[in-house]
This record gives sequence, C-alpha cells and structure tokens, in this order.
Amino acid sequence: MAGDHQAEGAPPAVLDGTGLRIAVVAARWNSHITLRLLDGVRRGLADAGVAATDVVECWVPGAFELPLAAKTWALSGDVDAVVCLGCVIRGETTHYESVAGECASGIQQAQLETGVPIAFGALTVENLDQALERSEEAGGHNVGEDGAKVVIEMVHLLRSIRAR
Ligand code: INI
Repeated sequence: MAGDHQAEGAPPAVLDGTGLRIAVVAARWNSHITLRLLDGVRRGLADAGVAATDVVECWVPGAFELPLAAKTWALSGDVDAVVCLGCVIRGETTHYESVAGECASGIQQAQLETGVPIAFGALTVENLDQALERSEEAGGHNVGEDGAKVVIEMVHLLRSIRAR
C-alpha cells in the first residue's frame, strides 16, 4: 500500500484503533469513487480494531467543503481523528487547481489549528483510471484505507508526545 512506500528500516507504526472514535467525511462529487474510498476506510479501521459503532460517517457536496466539515468534527470533541474522502479529476473541471489546492490546504490548516489528526484522503488525479487505481478493493491500493491507518498512527504519536 502507498503508506508503506519507502518505509524500509523505519520503525513500524502503532496501528491499534481499539477505543478510538473516528469521523469520516466523504464528498458526493464523483461518489462512484468516494464510495470505493469509503469501503477502504471502513476496512482499514476495522482491521485496526476500531468498532463500527465508534465510526461516524457524513457527506458534503464536494472536496472544497471537506475542510470545514472536518474542522467542525475536530472541534466537537466527539472524535479522536477525521478522515476526509474526495476525488478531483483534472480533466473534469476548469477549476481543478482551486478545488484540489483549497481542499488540501484547508485540511492541513484544520489539523494544525485543532491538533486533531485529519487525513487527506482526497484523490487529485489526471483521469478516471488513476482514480480507480487508488481506490481498489481489499488487497489493492486504496487511499481511504491508507487514511484510516494514517490517523490511527497520528493519534498514538500525538498522545505519546503530549505524555512526555
Ligand atoms: N468537487 C469535487 O469533489 N471533485 C471535482 O472534481 C469537482 N469539480 O470537478 O469541479 C468538484 N467541484 C465542486 C466543489 O468541490 C464544490 O462543491 C463547489 O465548488 C461548491 O463550493
């Protein structure tokens, strides 16, 4: 999976999701892809031991709206982390750079301002084939599954830093 790229020699991530509460925010735009990413998140969270009852899912119109919903979850105090899912395809829009760029920087801004891990599980791709390649079924590459693992690792990392 992508999260393992160039990880040789580095210590393994802590991927125990037991007891963690996670919000997933998915964009309705290109939902044929974001639904595949959602499957990946569910798989990644379940594999890490996150209870299905500790996962809350919601939808926003498009990738541009992901940061606001994610920040609202982060500020709610109800969840330990957020995974954002979207799909922006360059060929399908004249404002690709704006939607993709604002989505990415908004998510980064939200996690920096709140201190709550928020995964950037939004695909920013050239075409549909690339989107399909990054949202595969179990055993294949799925950026949603990566996002699930990323937030679990980051929750543990931030807890260990704060406990020092
Ligand atoms: N939103 C997406 O999530 N993906 C896209 O590819 C896309 N395109 O092509 O424009 C898109 N646009 C909508 C945008 O996210 C907002 O919902 C809209 O601009 C209203 O704020």
